[in-house]
Amino acid sequence: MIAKAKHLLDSCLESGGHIVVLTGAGISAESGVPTFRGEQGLWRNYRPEELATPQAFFRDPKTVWEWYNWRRSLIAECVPNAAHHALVALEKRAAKFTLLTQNVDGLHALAGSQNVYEVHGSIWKVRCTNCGSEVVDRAQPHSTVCAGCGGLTRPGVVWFGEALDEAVLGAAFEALSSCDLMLVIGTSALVQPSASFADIALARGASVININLEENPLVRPGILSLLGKAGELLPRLLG
Ligand code: BJW
Repeated sequence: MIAKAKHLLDSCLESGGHIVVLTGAGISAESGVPTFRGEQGLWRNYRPEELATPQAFFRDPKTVWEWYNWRRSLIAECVPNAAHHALVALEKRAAKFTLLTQNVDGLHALAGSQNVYEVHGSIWKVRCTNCGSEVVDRAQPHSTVCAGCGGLTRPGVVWFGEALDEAVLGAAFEALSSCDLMLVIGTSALVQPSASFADIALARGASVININLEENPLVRPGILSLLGKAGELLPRLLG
């Protein structure tokens, strides 16, 4: 399987094709960032609707901020792993490369990836719910008061029921519409709209390689799935 995936990747690199990568929490797991679902996932201890919805936030901003401050302090200690670094190397070799990440941890940029779109925002961004101003602010624990207008601040992430940033989603669809090879790495492929990105790439005629520790909904005919750790498989794939 890995030989076939390697052949697809090498052919795309040689022909100057557009490589689009979608990553999820699994790519940062080997850096020590908890995933959402599964045995060690965050949702085993916290109910998503109590923490990752706008309703939950406005009902109890203190508890939601405490959860985000805890995650911010944890992620601040994490560094990119071999999988993040392999994608930096791939971007350098590819004629055209777009990285779409559902992750809010900022580890792709920290590793050196350039053309990255954070479709679920960033845990390091803070947005005022009153004046709408958004800043990158790594202060810890973070204040819930906007420095500009005194309004309530919130994490700059996308919660359930919220629309993704229009420009970011537009860039994602544009990349997928010209994609020749797509790598989907470390996502349970359950959360929309990202869960449908592979189908968009397939519909346009691209090849799709799915890399995951476990089976996910993308393990199906027409998609080449490699089961294993991203930090081991990606460096092997890139030779
Ligand atoms: C490894 C590994 C290793 C582990 N190596 N692999 C259509 C149908 C049904 C529902 C919907 C729909 N459209 C919208 C919805 C609703 C909803 C949704 O999708 N719900 C589903 C759960 C059913 N979607 C939304 O609400 C989205 N908004 C939207 O579509 O808006 C439309 C709209 C338009 C106009 C107006 C208003 C609305 C927004 C979704 C936002 C998701 N937000 C979160 C939280 C972000 C903030 C934060 O971090 O706190 O994003 S939820 C959470 O899930 C987070 C993640 O980015 C996202 C995806 O999770 P991911 O990355 O896949 O992680 P896991 O943990 O699930 O999986 C990890 C995987 O890694 C596993 O498979 C492991 O096996 C693997 N793995 N170690 C390789 N070493």
